Amino acid sequence: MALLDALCRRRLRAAHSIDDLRDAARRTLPRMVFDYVDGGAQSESTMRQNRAAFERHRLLSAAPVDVSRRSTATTLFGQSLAMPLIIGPTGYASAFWPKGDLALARAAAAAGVPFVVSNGANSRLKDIAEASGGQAWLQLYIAHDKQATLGLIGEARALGFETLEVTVDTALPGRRIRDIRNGFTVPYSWTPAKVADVLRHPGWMLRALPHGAPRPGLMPMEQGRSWATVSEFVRSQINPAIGWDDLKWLRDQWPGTLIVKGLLDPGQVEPAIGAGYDGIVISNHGGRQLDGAVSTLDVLPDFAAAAKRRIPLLIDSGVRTGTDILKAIALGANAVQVGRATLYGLSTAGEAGVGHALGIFRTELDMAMALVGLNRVADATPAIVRTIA
Ligand code: FMN
Repeated sequence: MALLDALCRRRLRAAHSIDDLRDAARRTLPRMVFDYVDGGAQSESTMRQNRAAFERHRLLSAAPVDVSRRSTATTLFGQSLAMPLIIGPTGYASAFWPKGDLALARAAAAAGVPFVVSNGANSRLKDIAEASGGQAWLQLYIAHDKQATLGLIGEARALGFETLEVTVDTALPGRRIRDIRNGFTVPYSWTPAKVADVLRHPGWMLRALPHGAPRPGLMPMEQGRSWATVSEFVRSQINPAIGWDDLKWLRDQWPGTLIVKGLLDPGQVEPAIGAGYDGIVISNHGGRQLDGAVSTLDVLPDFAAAAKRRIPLLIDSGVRTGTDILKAIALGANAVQVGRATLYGLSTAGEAGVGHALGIFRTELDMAMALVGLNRVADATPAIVRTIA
């Protein structure tokens, strides 16, 4: 293990951007596991658009400005954040690193940012809550059986969770063709090709072996059953009949901060406010759900116009650099969530890799603020962004 740890440290030293961490993750993970984190739905056009939108939006510099007193810190839902970034919910994280949820939770707490526990997490909620030092939020899919949903949020409440994020873009989980092709089954199943793939990635194999295949920690899984992909397993859990009435029902059940994740239509801002929600995550699930969906950055200004600062707006899907964060804040977001970026770090070096990814974001955001001419990240306005054709 000491040799493996040394290799991880070497890979981290060579990673200076989230793209570098992605390359390192690709070398570390078996193909089927890398494709699970890296891939999107169907043609992956939405996934590409998410990046293209960040490329199309460019920053203006107001230099010269005195930027010697700048800070990336911000406040969200009464919580202090070292930067306007939250590690978003990502299920099945133990595929990337043993007890991956705990590593994500610890790294987020150390960096002073929240971590959202996925409903598809592999560890027990109690263990993740401990690892996060009480800073974690919980993401929820409303289950077929509302009693199961009530059980989970009751447990979260008892453990001191204050923020719940309900995901609504997953009536059916997206068709992720890479997972179907690779046979990324739940639990893992083995063919000669998959065994050969794992043998080509001995670091991942040696770490994973003692822990066995990841199992859902917060969702029931019938013994002896298997599913063709993670999406298929998720399909068996989620109620596709969810509407605003159910979201209002959830509001009545949860006294803390309640956020709806997965809106893409600015027309949904009023229903969210009307239902008593405290925040919105504008998200296309990183291009993993509706292929052909708009990129989130492109609809952010319309959300900001509809929200008129009455409800905090979070945005995810495609955030890979500190300048991406600044662009999103300038166009009206209060903070960003990231999914794959920190998972690339997790895959490369566990908790240290997640911390490394967060460090890259913070360094790049600080640099962008200095060069654009900002001391406070919340002072970014649309005036610092130009859209190119
Ligand atoms: N979103 C959820 O609401 N619940 C989940 O369980 C969940 N699992 C995910 C698993 C993986 C491997 C990935 C990459 C994303 C997952 N997401 C889930 C979506 C993320 O929360 C987020 O919306 C998306 O990753 C943002 O795009 P980005 O990866 O480009 O940052």
